[in-house]
Amino acid sequence: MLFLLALPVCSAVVREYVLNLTATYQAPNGFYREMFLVNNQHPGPLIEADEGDTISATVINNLLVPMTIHWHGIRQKDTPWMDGAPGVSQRPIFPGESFVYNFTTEGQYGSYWYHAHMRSYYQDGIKGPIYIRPASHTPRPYDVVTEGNPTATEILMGLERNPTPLYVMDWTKLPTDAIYQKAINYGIDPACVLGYLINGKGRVTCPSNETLATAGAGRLATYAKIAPGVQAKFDSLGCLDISHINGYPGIDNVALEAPGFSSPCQPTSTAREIFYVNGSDWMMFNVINMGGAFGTHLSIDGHDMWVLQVDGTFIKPSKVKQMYAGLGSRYMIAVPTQKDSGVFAIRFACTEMAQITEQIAWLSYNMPDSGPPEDYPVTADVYQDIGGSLLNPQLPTFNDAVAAPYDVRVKPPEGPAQRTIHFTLNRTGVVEFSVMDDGALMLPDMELMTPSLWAEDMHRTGIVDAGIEIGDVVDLIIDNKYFIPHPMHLHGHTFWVISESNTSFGYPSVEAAIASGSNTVNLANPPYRDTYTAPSEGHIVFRYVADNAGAWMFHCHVNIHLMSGMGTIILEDRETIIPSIPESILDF
Ligand SMILES: *[C@@H]1O[C@H](CO)[C@@H](O)[C@H](O)[C@H]1NC(C)=O
Ligand SMILES: *[C@@H]1O[C@H](CO)[C@@H](O)[C@H](O)[C@H]1NC(C)=O
Ligand SMILES: *[C@@H]1O[C@H](CO)[C@@H](O)[C@H](O)[C@H]1NC(C)=O
Ligand SMILES: *[C@@H]1O[C@H](CO)[C@@H](O)[C@H](O)[C@H]1NC(C)=O
Ligand SMILES: *[C@@H]1O[C@H](CO)[C@@H](O)[C@H](O)[C@H]1NC(C)=O
Ligand SMILES: *[C@@H]1O[C@H](CO)[C@@H](O)[C@H](O)[C@H]1NC(C)=O
Ligand SMILES: [Cu+2]
Repeated sequence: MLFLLALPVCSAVVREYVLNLTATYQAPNGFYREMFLVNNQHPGPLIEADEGDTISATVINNLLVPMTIHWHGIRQKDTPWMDGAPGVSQRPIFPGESFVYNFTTEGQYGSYWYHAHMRSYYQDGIKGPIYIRPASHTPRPYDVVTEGNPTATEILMGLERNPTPLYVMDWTKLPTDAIYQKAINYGIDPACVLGYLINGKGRVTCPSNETLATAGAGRLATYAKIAPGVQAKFDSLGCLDISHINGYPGIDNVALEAPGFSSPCQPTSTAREIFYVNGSDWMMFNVINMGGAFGTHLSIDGHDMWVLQVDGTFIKPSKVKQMYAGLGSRYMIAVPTQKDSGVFAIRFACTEMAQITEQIAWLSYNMPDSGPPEDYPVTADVYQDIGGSLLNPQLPTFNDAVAAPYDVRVKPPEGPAQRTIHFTLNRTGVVEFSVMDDGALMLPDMELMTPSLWAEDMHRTGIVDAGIEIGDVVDLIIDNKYFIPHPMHLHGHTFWVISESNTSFGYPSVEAAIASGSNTVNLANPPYRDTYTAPSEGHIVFRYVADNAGAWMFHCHVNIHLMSGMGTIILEDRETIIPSIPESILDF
């Protein structure tokens, strides 16, 4: 019997979900607005599976706008038509219609998420988590964390079955259609948000001028490069005044309801998320940045964090006091919870946009459940300020660049790539972003076209046809010519980040870089990701193996950037998959 139990379980099942999308009028942080729900909740319900299971999700569109759902990080191997990109892999699901997404989780484990891929609607509420429990044979790094203590390792193995959700998302005062109409029609860059929500909860806080002056000093220095002449002037929601480069020079923020749609800041007292430790020695959090704006830094007062897994791959764990959470990315963290009592702040601070804003959740030890959480006193060490800067620069912080896979077999092919594609990220206007020299993907027009997965007329902008064939090693060389970092997401693949620096790549190919002795190329233990941020004025190089015929989006995950040009569609042996596309997809 024991022998049988040790065998891999070959009982992959189909897990059926119904996602009912509706519109409502609610005030998650105290401000009422139109927003969207999935099965009456925000974020939507957890979709869970064991590695290898099939997911069948029926999406019912009860909204007044068209919709699709993308399964972020799920490779959709041999099912490119289930990828949920409108105008690329399917026609939109119009109001009143429904659509069934069937796909396998074979070969993938860990944390993913689903979200609307139509316009910017995921920022309005159409999003939720996906969690795939790893197969028993997957090597886990828990012994490193527990120093081989078998009891502690058992605890982590147990927590891994059902990690605690810690989802952060930026939240705007108005629905994104209203914001982006203003942005695209009038050329105004919506620089700021109304703050963050954590697990859909939070409140608006109004930082004092003194706090902003201190926490905002570093941001001001960064933005002095982007917006020469910027003054040390933050609005009452922490939004830095860069109106002279964002399309409304000299226009009063209040009159325009820009940039943060924020003036004057009104604090609210809505409930924050609270977690009860209840005597457990460890907690395992599934951290997902579900936002549509920028990256954030996380720290927990008085606690260490072990970063265990990034974008669905176990990494060599590192113990830190602070962690970067890139837009669209997922991080599993283990937190030692061995205190006697008290309530500690879990802090997310925005670090990549012209705004100083923080949202907190609570970690409570042995405290009575007293209804909606009020303010608790700060009783422990605080590691970062509300601008996301470490209060002591010597403290260890987690940075995506050092996240090498734990399993040393997870590494890229060596040798020359068969295809090398160059991308240049730039901001060519106030709300014009580009990724290619010869034409941007124009959303939302493209979203209503015949999907490029099977369209005959491919005379459209934003298509990359580099002749990729199955089996090719593909390198994407991405130079960021602008000061703003861009979280770049590739559909259909997980890639290795084989080079990164704060300057241009500077070579025509990875092979040429290696031959010239470049010290940025890492083929030995690079991060393995599906979303990775191109640094300010720097470069990244992604390498992947073409093993999935289709038409795959490659784009910045900042919604306003994607909406205004920062996206492409990379064709991968498209002709071979067209005959396999089900009639039900072609006819939808
Ligand atoms: C979807 O949710 C709405 C609002 O709760 C409800 O009225 C409707 O019956 C639901 N539809 C389905 C198919 O569950
Ligand atoms: C999707 O999966 C469901 C559940 O297994 C099945 O009933 C349905 O036929 C599948 N649809 C397609 C198009 O494969
Ligand atoms: C904060 O500074 C702004 C000018 O940047 C000023 O208008 C405002 O009155 C100040 N707020 C307080 C509370 O002092
Ligand atoms: C921990 O205790 C609190 C307060 O009694 C309770 O609300 C919460 O559900 C408990 N959590 C768990 C995981 O048992
Ligand atoms: C980036 O865009 C700016 C503004 O249009 C332009 O001046 C600059 O030449 C562009 N840089 C590159 C490398 O294309
Ligand atoms: C880029 O520069 C920043 C700031 O100097 C530094 O913190 C970071 O480590 C650098 N990144 C790389 C990949 O060199
Ligand atoms: Cu971007």
